[in-house]
Amino acid sequence: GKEKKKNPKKKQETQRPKHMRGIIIVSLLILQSLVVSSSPTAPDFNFFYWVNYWPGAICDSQKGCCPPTKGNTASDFIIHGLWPQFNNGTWPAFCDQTNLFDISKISDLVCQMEKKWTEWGVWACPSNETNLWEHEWNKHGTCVQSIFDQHSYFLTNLKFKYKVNLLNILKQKGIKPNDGFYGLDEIKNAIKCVIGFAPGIECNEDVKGNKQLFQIYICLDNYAKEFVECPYVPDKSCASKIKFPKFPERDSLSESLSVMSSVSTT
Ligand code: U2P
Repeated sequence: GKEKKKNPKKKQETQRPKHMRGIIIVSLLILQSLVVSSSPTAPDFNFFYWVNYWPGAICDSQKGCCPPTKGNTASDFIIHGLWPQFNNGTWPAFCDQTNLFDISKISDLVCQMEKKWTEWGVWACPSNETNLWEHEWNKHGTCVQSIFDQHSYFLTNLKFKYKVNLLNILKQKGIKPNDGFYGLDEIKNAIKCVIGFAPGIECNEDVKGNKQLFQIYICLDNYAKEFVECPYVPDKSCASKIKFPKFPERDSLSESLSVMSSVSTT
């Protein structure tokens, strides 16, 4: 049979001494880590929804509510979350099982979050802020790790909360939480007037079946830095005039509490 002749010269060229190969590999690894750290990967989603909800719309719904166990109950919109979105109307979720919520990473923010990101028994009863934060990071935050770690994800939500006072924006246009009915466009325009772009509005129904203001979706660019025009908004749930329910009074909530007995997660 034919025996392939070895080419001693070529062998010499390809087989470098072991220590040289080690040095080359280590140098390549250092180079790679420098490239990675100096140019973070671009977001692989198109924009964000920053979503706030109105507790009044939970408490006067069929579902009922239970008030937050911690923090104050300022009559205000409450943060729901910051959700990465694709332009085609879908969104990524639960992207990474290896970096799940760890409250120790945000211990310096908890005090502010207990005020601005409370849970009115919307997703679980009794209400549990920590579960909501955990859910939001695990579902949405793990999909935005190209730009955020746990701390910066939660901090970004808080920063927008301090920047945009939705209730004041509406009140200044005479739109008040008084169980009155307001034009959907009137509500959107009031917000557009201040941030430059119309938000999406999600409605639910009170016990009588009236459509009411439940959640406000503000669109941000894919680095969560600027407001942007929403590529699409979840508007179908509203009517042209919608109710702006009163903020729930803790004292009147005992009935609602008994309505909602099961624990639900979305
Ligand atoms: O609609 C149910 C839940 O799915 C998530 N959602 C919905 C619409 C959308 O455009 N983007 C998005 O992320 C929300 O997830 P949650 O954090 O509440 O589980 C929404 O409530």
